[in-house]
Amino acid sequence: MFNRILIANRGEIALRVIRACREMGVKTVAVYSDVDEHSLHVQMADEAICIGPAPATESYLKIANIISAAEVADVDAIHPGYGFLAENAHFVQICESCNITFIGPTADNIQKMGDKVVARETVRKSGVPTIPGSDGVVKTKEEALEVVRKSGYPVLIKAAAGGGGKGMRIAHNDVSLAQGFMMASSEAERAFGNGAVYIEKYIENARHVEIQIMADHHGNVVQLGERDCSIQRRHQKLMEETPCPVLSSDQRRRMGKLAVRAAEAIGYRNAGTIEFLLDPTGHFYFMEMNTRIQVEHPVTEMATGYDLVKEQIKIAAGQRLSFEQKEINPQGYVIEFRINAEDPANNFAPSPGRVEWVHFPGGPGIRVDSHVYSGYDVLPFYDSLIAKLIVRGDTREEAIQRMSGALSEFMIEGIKTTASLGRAILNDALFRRGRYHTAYLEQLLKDGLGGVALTGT
Ligand code: MV4
Repeated sequence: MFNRILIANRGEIALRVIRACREMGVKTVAVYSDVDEHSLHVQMADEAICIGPAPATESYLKIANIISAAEVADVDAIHPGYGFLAENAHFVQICESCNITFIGPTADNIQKMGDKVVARETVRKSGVPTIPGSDGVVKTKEEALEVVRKSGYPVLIKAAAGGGGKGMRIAHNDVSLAQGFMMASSEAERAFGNGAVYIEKYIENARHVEIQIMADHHGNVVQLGERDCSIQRRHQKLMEETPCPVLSSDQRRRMGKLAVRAAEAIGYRNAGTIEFLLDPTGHFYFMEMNTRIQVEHPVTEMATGYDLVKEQIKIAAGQRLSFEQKEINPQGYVIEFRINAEDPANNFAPSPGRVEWVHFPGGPGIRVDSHVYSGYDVLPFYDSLIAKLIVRGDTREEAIQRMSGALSEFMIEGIKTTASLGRAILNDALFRRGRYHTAYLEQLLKDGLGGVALTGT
C-alpha cells in the first residue's frame, strides 16, 4: 500500500479522499491555492502545500506546480478527485514518468473515451448498442445531409472532443442542419482546439441512466448498479437516485452486463461510469464514458455498502478488487441532492460569500458530504457545490420522506442555495411517481414549480 498520497483537488471531494486515506493508514498531502488557506482540506490533511494563486489555471490545473508539490512531499501517488486534472491524459503520463501512481484510469483509457467518436466506435464494435448516426466524424455539410437521409430528423450534432453537452446542436431540418453543423464545428474548434463533429439521431424524452464500474489490474471488472441522473439543469446534475424508477430487473441486468462489456472492450482500469440514454420505449444506448470518480458516487456507496474511494486506492496499489460481481447486492433506495451556492430565484446566479452559520441534517440513513463550516467563505473562483445530501430508505417513499426532512434540517445563513429547489422537486407529482426525463427540471422551472416558492434560502 502507498505511504503518502497527494490530493490534487479541493472542496468536499478532497475531504472524501482524506477520509479514505485515514482509514487505510495512508498519510495525506493537501495542495491549495492562496485563497484556500482556510479550507478544511488544508486542516484535515497531514501536510499542505500552497501551489499558486486563486485562478485554477494558476494552481489546481497547473501540472508543473502539482508535480513539484508531489516531489517535495515525496508522495507515492496522486488522487485527482473529479474535475481539474482528473481526465487529463497528459497529466497521467507525466505522473508515470515521475514514478508517481495516478489513482485512476490509464492515459490510454482517458484518451480513448475522451474522443467521443472513438468511444462510440470502440464500444459499438464490442456489441454494445450505440445511438444510430454517423460512422465516425462528419466532415462536410453534404456528408451530414447524407447521414440524415438514412436516420431522419431530429438529429444532434455533437463535438468529438465534447461531452457533458458542450458543443451540441439540435437540427430539425436541412437548414438548421447546415447551420448547426457549422456552428457546432467552429464552437468545438474554439473550445477544444478540435472541430471534429459527429451526428446522432436525437432521442426525445430520454432518461440519463449510468452504471458504476470498477476494474482492477488483474482482469476483474464489476458493475455496481445504476444511477438515474435525469434531473439536470443546463447539463448540471442536481439530483440522482438509485434504483432508476422505470428500469425492470431484466433491463437492469442487461444494462449492467453491457457496461461491463464496454469497460472490458477498452481495457478499463479503476472507477468509471458508463452513461446510457434510456428512451421512452425502454431501449437504451451507450452515450459516453466518464473516466473518473463522480460527484454522485455516494449514491452507489449507500446502496452497496462499499467504499469506492478506498477501492480506487487499493486498485491503483495493485490489489485485487475486494468484492466479486456475485457478492454485489445493492439494497434500498438512495437519493442524492446537490446543494449549490446559487440563487434559484435569480436564474441560478452564483452566490459566493461568508457562511455566517450552517447546520447539517443527521439521523439514520443520512449522509452529508461537505467542506463548509460556520465562518467559511464560499469562493467565487471554483465550483458552486457546497454540500451533497445523500439519504437511503427501505422504500422510495421512505427515501423521499427522509430527504424532505434532511432539507428542512439543513439551515444556512449568509449565502443563497439551491435547497428550496430540492423541496419543490420532492413535492412534484411526476417526481413522486418516478416519471421524469432529462427535460423535466427545465420544464418544472418554467411551469413555476406548482406554486412552491424558490427562496434561495
Ligand atoms: C443526446 C440526447 C438525445 N439524443 N443524444 C447531453 C449531454 C451529453 N452527455 C449528451 N446529451 C444528450 N445527448 C442523443 N442522441 C440528449 C442529451 C441530453 C441530455 C442527456 C443527459 C442528461 C441531460 C440531458 C439534457 C439535454 C440533452
